[in-house]
Amino acid sequence: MGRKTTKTKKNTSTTDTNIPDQHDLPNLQYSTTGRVSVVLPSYNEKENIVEAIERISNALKTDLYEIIIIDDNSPDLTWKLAQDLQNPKVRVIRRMHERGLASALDRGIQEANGSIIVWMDCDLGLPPEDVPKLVSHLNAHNDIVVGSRYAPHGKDNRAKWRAAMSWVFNLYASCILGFYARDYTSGFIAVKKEVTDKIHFSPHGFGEYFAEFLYKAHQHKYHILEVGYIYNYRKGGKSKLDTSFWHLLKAGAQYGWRILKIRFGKEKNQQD
Ligand SMILES: Nc1nc2c(ncn2[C@@H]2O[C@H](COP(=O)(O)OP(=O)(O)OP(=O)(O)O)[C@@H](O)[C@H]2O)c(=O)[nH]1
Ligand SMILES: [Mg+2]
Repeated sequence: MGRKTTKTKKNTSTTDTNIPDQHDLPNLQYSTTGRVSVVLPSYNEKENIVEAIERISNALKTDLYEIIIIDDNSPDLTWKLAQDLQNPKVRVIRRMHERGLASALDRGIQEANGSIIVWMDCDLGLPPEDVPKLVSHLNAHNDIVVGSRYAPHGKDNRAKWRAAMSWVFNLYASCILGFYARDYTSGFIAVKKEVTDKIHFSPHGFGEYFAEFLYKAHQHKYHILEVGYIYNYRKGGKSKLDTSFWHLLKAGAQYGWRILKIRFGKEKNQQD
C-alpha cells in the first residue's frame, strides 16, 4: 500500500481561521528546484515539438531536470527535430517496434529520473506555461496535481459539442469511479515519483490509462488535487484520436467499457 494519510477535521478555532487549507496553496517549503522530469509522447508532431520543448523549458526554468520525448519513429521525423536541438536536458527515445500513447507514457515514466514527473501532450493544446502551477501545488499533502477543465478557472475551449462530449463522459467516469477527480481524461499531470514507483497502469490503449492511474492512486490513499487550466485545440498537426465523429464515438465506447473494468474488474495494481 502507498503512504497512508489521515483526514483531519478542519480546525475552526479562532486562532486558525485565517490559515488557508494547506492543499489549496503552493507550499513554499517544498523545493522543486532541478527536480522535474517532463515526459512528452510524440507521434507526427513536427509542427509542435520544438515550440513545446522551448516553452516548457522557459516555463520551468531551474526546476527542469529533463525533458524525455518518447517518439514512435514518427514518419515526419519529429524525433530528429528534437535530437537536432542538442539540448543537454532533452532526451529522445525513438521506439522502433512499439506504438501507442499509454505504452509511450509508461516507458517515459520508467525512464524519468526527476523526483517530480510531469506528463502532457506536446501539441500545445495543453498550456506549457501552466506546468509550474501544477508543480507548485505538490507538497506534503498533495501527491498528484491534475490539470483539470472542470476545476475553478478551468475551461474546455474547443467547439461546444466537443467540449460537451468530454464533459458528459467525465461525469460518467466520476459517477463510476468517484468524484475525488473530475477530469479523468486530462492527461496533464504533475506527480511525485514515489507515486509512479508504486502505481502502474496498463500500457494498452490511448487515454483510458489516465482514469486507471487516478483510480488506483486514490485507492492507495494518495492525495489528488485538481487545478484549473484552459484546454485548446492542438496548435498544429493532426489529432490521433479525433479523426472523425465515428472514431470518436468508438473511442468513447471503449473508454466507457474500460472505466467499468477499472471499477468492477479484477485487474489489480501490478505490485499488489
Ligand atoms: N509515442 C506516441 N505518442 C503518441 C501516440 N499517439 C498519440 N501520441 C501523442 O500523444 C499525445 C496525445 O495525442 P493527441 O493526438 O493530441 O490526442 P488528443 O489530445 O486526444 O487529441 P487532440 O489534442 O484533439 O488532437 C500527443 O502528444 C501525440 O503526439 C503514439 O502512438 N505514440
Ligand atoms: Mg492532444
